[in-house]
This record gives sequence, C-alpha cells and structure tokens, in this order.
Amino acid sequence: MKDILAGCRLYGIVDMGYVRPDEVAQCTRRLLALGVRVLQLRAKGVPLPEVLRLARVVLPLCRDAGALFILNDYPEAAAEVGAHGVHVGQDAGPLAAVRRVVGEDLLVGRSTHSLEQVRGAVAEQADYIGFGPLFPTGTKPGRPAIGLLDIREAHRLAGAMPIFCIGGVNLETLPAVLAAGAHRVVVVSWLLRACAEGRDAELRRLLELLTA
Ligand code: TZP
Repeated sequence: MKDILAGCRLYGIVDMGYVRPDEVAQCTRRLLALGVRVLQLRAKGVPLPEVLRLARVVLPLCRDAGALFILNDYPEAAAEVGAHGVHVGQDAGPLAAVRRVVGEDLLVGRSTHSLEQVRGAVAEQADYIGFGPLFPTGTKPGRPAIGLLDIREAHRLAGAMPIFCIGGVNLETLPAVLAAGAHRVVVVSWLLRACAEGRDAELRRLLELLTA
C-alpha cells in the first residue's frame, strides 16, 4: 500500500458535495480509468449508514483497479468496511487514538494547514498528509488559503512522508503549484467536473503536467 501511495501523483476524491449518490459508481470508475490510484470517499454531513453503503460501492471498484480506497473522517467505518485507509482532519484527536481504532494495517492520513501542523503529523507518524488549502476553494468554503510559499519547507519537514497539496488545484493553477515544490496533488472539484463533462484533452494535460 505504501508503494502505491508513494507512486501516486494524483489523489482523487469522490466528494458527496459534488456527486449524487446514484453517480458514485460511475464517478469512481471514471477516476480509476483516468489512472487515479488513491481514491477517497468524502461524505461530509451524510448519515453513517449511507456512508457505509457508499463505501461498499467504491471499495470493490478500487480493489479491482489496484487502487487504494481511503475513507474520510470515520475510522470505525473504515475498519468495518475493510478500507485501505482513513483520512482525518485536525479535529480528530491524536493519530495514536485513530490507529487504535483502525489497527496497524490501515493507512492514516492527516489534513494539515500550516508548517506547525506538518511538524505535528510527522511527529505522529502519519502515513501521508494533505497540505492546504493552497487557494480559496468552494469545496471548503470560508477556509483561509495558505498559498504556495510553505510548500518546499513542508516537504523538507516531511522527508519521505508523501505530501498531497490540496485546495484550488486545477489545470490552470497546477504549474504554479508544481513550480512551488509540490510533487503530489489532490484535485477535487475540477477533476470531478472535468471527468463528468468528458474534458479528456484537459484531463490528459493535467496528467502530463503531473508526470513530466
Ligand atoms: N482540504 C483542504 S482544501 C480541500 C480539502 C478537502 C478541498 C479541495 O477541493 P478543490 O475542489 O480541489 O479545491
């Protein structure tokens, strides 16, 4: 699992803020067909039984594609459905407590929004971190953007721990994000829209930029 994580340049999220429940399977298949090999289900505000149901739709598709399935926010549910990992925010408490719930085999990712939080995630031995939001984003409304200036230092602090830069990343902003030192990104709204609208040339270009 760690090899897939380390080799991943594009982390995709099936975000229920953008995807209708009846579109989840198709959306997952599109992201996987594009080559996404780390895929998260993010279902903020969705009742737990429905989160479990959706997770059981996405997980086998990921498994068949050799991709990692990460559940956002619900360690117990991640363990219950047999996800490859769980992703938690700063409000989830110590990662040691999360690991006690999910066990040693699941990957644990942490959102970070500052260099201080990166240091914290390194000390807690997260398996990977998200770092952002780099730009203001409608996916996390009201969350202040942290900009690009700390990306290089975040990588220095994180050493071998994979960092996925997130927040307002799209075809237009990606060159600046990469030039600022990012190696890996999470793209949420732009990717979901581009996949749904079949903007294949733009999607190819995004992948080219990431793998160049
Ligand atoms: N965490 C920090 S920014 C963000 C999350 C989940 C949302 C990023 O979404 P988008 O649509 O790619 O800006």
